[in-house]
Amino acid sequence: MIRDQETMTVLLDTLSRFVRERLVPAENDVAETDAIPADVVADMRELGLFGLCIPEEYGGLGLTMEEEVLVAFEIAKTSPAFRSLIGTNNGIGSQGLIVDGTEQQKRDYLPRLASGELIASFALTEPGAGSDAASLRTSARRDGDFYVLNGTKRFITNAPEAGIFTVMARTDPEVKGAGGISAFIVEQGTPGLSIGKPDKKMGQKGAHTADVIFENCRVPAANLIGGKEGVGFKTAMKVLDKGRLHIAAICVGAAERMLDDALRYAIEREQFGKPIAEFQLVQAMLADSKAEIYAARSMVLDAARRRDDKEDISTEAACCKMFASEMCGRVADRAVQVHGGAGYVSEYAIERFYRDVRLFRIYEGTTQVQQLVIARNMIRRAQA
Ligand code: COS
Repeated sequence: MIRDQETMTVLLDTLSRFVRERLVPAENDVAETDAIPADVVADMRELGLFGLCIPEEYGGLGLTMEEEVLVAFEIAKTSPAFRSLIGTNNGIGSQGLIVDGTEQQKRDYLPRLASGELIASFALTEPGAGSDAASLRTSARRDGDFYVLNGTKRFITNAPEAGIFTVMARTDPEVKGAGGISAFIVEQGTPGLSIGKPDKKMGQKGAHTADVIFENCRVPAANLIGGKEGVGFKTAMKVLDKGRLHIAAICVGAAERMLDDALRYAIEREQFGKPIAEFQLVQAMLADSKAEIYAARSMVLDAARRRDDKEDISTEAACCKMFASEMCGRVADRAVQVHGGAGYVSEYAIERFYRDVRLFRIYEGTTQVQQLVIARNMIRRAQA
């Protein structure tokens, strides 16, 4: 759903220009220094990028899902590190609060997330609990007006930058699966909370992940999301339904950028006396990529509109995440191939993108987890 086409067009044009003129020229610097320059972060704040999906009453732009994916198509046309910095505030870091938080919790945190003053992280994964998220072992034991958290979270995006963490922990040790899990907001600086060394990743330099460690970390009971124990896993799954659709849109934008780069290179590069774009074997790679991007874009828009219509899109979000991330990997591979030897050296952006987009098939649920979600939902529906 697009609320006001004119406003949306202005937003998308502004963003597209910002990506082209401000972010693309900074890509190499971000990759080399593993950091986004402070003045670029300030400009991102100024544009309201940290609060895109936070409701208007808490200071955000309150984008609908369709509006959000249109924005994601644009922001993904540059290094994913920029998207990653604003991604958790708009997505997995804040959505737990938005979908299940109390009014007081929303008022306490959302305005500062919307302005970018505070960064939020989502802490679900653990050393022993990745795809099998419901097996998580971080414990939260009630002690008067506090919960005492112990455990380690792994690969947590923006952990080094975060001011608050949405943490899934087990409040009921007797319940082994999803039912014993609750979600909390934990503030950085709480005694007993520490952050590990940033991970050395294959790509996405400038976007940081690290362990988050809880050692007798005392969290006020008022920070239990929604004030209710035992529903934290469901909160996490709802957050991920939306997150997966967002990532699928990011895959579309990144694939468009890579294909643009490959097309430009194919038109400029001459071999055998003419531009390589005139060779049909090169054309096949360009055409297959174009068609697959179009398919993914159409899927993402359809699922986004359905979500805006209040449909349950758990299956569709998983379909989009699976198809778009795998598509993005294929486009990356072909774009390197079109570049030939130039695709293997860092002078061209495609070498970096090839490594950066590999993560899309893994985080917010691997392709195999998406397959499992899709098939399970199909079977459940058929048996209902
Ligand atoms: N929305 C709301 N509730 C949901 C839900 C959704 N999308 N998906 C599951 N639930 C509920 C179920 O209905 C069930 O509730 P009841 O017990 O009341 O019926 C509960 O959550 C447990 O669900 P389920 O039995 O399906 O859980 P499983 O342990 O079998 O695991 C998968 C499900 C594998 C799908 C889940 O663990 C998962 O998504 N893993 C990947 C995690 C991930 O994406 N990690 C990425 C890192 S975080 S960026």
